[in-house]
Amino acid sequence: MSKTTKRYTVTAALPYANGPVHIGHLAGVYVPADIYVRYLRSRQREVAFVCGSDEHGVPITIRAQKEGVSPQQVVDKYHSIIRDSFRDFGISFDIYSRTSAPVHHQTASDFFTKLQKDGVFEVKESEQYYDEKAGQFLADRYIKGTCPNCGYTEAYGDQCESCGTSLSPSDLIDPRSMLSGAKPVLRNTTHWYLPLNQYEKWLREWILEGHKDWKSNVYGQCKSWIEQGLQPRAVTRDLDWGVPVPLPEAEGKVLYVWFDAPIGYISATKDWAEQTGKNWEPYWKDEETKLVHFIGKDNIVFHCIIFPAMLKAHGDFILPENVPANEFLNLEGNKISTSRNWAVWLHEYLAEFPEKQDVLRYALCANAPETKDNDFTWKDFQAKNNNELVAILGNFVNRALVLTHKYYEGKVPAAGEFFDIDEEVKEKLRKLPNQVAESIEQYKFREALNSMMELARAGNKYLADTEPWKLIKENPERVKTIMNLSLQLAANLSILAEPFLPFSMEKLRNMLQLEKLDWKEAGRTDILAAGHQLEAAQLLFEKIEDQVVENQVKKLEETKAANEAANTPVAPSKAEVVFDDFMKMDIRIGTILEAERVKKSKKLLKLKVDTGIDQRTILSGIAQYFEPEAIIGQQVSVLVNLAPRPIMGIESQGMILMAEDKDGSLAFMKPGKPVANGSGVS
Ligand code: B3M
Ligand code: ZN
Repeated sequence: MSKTTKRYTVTAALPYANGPVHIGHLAGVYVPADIYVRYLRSRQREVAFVCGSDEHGVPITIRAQKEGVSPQQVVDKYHSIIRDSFRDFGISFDIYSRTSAPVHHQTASDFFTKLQKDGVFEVKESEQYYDEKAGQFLADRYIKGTCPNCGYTEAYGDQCESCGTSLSPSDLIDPRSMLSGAKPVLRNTTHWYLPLNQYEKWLREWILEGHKDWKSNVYGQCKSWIEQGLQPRAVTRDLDWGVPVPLPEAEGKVLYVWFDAPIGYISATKDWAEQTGKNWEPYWKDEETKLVHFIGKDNIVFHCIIFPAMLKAHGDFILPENVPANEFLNLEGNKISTSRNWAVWLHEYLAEFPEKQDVLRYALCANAPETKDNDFTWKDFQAKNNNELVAILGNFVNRALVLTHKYYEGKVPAAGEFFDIDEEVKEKLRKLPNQVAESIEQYKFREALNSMMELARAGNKYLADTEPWKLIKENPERVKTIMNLSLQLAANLSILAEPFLPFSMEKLRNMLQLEKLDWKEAGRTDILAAGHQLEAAQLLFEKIEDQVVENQVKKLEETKAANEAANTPVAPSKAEVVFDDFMKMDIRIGTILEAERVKKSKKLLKLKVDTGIDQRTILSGIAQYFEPEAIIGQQVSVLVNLAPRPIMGIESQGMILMAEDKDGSLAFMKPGKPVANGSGVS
């Protein structure tokens, strides 16, 4: 049963105020959310678009400790940097609030109290690491030690940044406190738990039955969480930064950041309503409000499972209708990383590409990681600008305006008789607004962008096919029709492209001397009246030269070199694979029977390997590290179903798996104890 929608509450993930925002944030969350909201507003729908800084949690306190300042100083600094970046990129929040605001502390505190009074929480004692020197409990992130998986000595208590494994502090070898360096000890502590297990049945129905319409990446993640079984989750922490737990017996404890942060959406709405004299309540309590959360994939469980369970437990609030989470954007083939400075920061971009916000918005939308992780490259950025924005959209608009000035002193000519070629363009124009709208309403922003660009393409083609510059002498009447229709297309573009390219479309409206028009006007071919005076043509976009993007790539290469010199671990960078991809590889344990050098090659050894299935020849590039006679009898891992390929005239039938150390030296991947040849590796 679909209910009617009277208004929208659209939220975008609250960024942690512990660093500036980068292109990954923009591509995954804020550009799509902004396109959606600008479109809704253009449809005259009532919307509250809310966001703010997430100012609690351990990342903030760690940053404060590193910089030697207070957590409040950290969040004050980054709150304004982030707020300004969003404003500069035209992310049109109705409010950008913050979770250190009193209205938020009150709202989060009240929320907890209601759940507490209703007996929702379970209160449990557990053992947790404690720093006796510093006299405080340690969050997972405050404990470092050696990763049991890869041996990296700087792994955190919740994750190893070298190999990507998630950990818990008790997994670490030689744990130490980041506060004092002391070895942490276990101590008892009490926490309040949200019993997610009790909401499992309801979540199963609500999501798995009721929200099959959610994006498959979101639905899939929810399904796997629910099917693994849900456990009670602690919603309090032993920390001195956050919203204090409003209970006398909880002295020194704060609400867990993931408990208070989503409540921040409600607080932000209140903040906005207070500032504008509106009533916030319908935006969170009226069933006819559509609540949509824009987030990145790492936030799915919090927005689809935990926050809804909190809202359900509370009882006064509506639930999200959709959570169109995106995957991640990588940068030049590597995962974006704040700590390794592998990112394009928005404030830096703007300093280097002034007034080119729309170019980045466009490139990020065209490449948005909607269904899988995607890669941002400067080459592609340049191509999107030069080959699409400049060559298609900008070029079309420019020709329409320049010719109108040339032939008619900038006054819109009256259209005369229409021919087939004109009708085709008009037909396209009639269809496209709906097509763009439908894609946006289904959160398919790349598709929407493509449809929008089809209009510009059609305009370009129309001018190329009709060649008004050739007709102007022999058939001036015909040219009037062509130019009129071209200008109408440009006027339509100012409506359809506005959600994507708000800065350029404002420029375009100025050139056309046109008010901002609603979506419902799109499709019309009489937006500009005959005789209407246009402003001079200006270029909407300009070409980006090779040198400019090469400099950006160079800057990244320098970052990489600096990271390598500092020995900062490299993040897992290959694209995600599904289990089935992995299972396609047939890896077996085999034994090297013979080994000899390959003539004229410094690197290659020719091996004969008993794979348990057969004895086969494999060429391996290990000659610089191993003497042939020393490795005979060695057990190795072999990819046996690799397609055979000739190397230096010899057919190699498989691949020996090797580990490569930082200095490039190689080691065999061999079983921990001798096993039968042919044993599978998985
Ligand atoms: N601050 C995590 C993040 O930035 C978190 C989002 C909160 S949304 C309520 O990825
Ligand atoms: Zn590791």
